[in-house]
Amino acid sequence: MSSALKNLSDFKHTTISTAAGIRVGIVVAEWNIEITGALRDGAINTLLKHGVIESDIVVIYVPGSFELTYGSQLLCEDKTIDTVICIGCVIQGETRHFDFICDAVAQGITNVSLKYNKPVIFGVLTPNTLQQAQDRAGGKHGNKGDEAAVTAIKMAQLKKSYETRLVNA
Ligand code: DLZ
Repeated sequence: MSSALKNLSDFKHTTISTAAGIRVGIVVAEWNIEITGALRDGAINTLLKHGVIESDIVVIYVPGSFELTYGSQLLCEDKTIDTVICIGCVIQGETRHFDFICDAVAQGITNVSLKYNKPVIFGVLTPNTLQQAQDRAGGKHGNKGDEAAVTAIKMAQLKKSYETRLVNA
């Protein structure tokens, strides 16, 4: 497998300017909380490392990944929040709901993002096994939460810079 030896959360190839002033919402699914909690912690640590102020991080919880869409909508309705990270883990072997949940969340948060014109980030693991989830939640393949946090910062900055350019045009 192409990811066999890779830390998938290695962001050395990208540059990020300080994220101070960006306000981030995080919605965390409680299903598979040992995984989603580790992803949440990875995301928060990465946000702080890049200059986001602790009081500018708002975390809410929903029962399962299916509810991430609604949770992200609640956070997007808060005008002070610049970007939202959705964190979940749907393990294929455990559920016949797998395809329904994954498709619904991917489509749902895309719709929310476009409706509110805010970056909503897909920090949802969709592994075949619990081991694969652990490998990506602080294990040998890094932490997908870090990756989601970097993506959120970059997208919030892109939006801000574009809006500034429009104001000055
Ligand atoms: C029901 C269910 C199942 C079987 N598996 C998962 C899972 O692996 N990961 C996850 O985040 N949520 C799961 N859920 C719960 C659904 O996301 C949702 O919370 C319920 O269907 C209620 O709407």
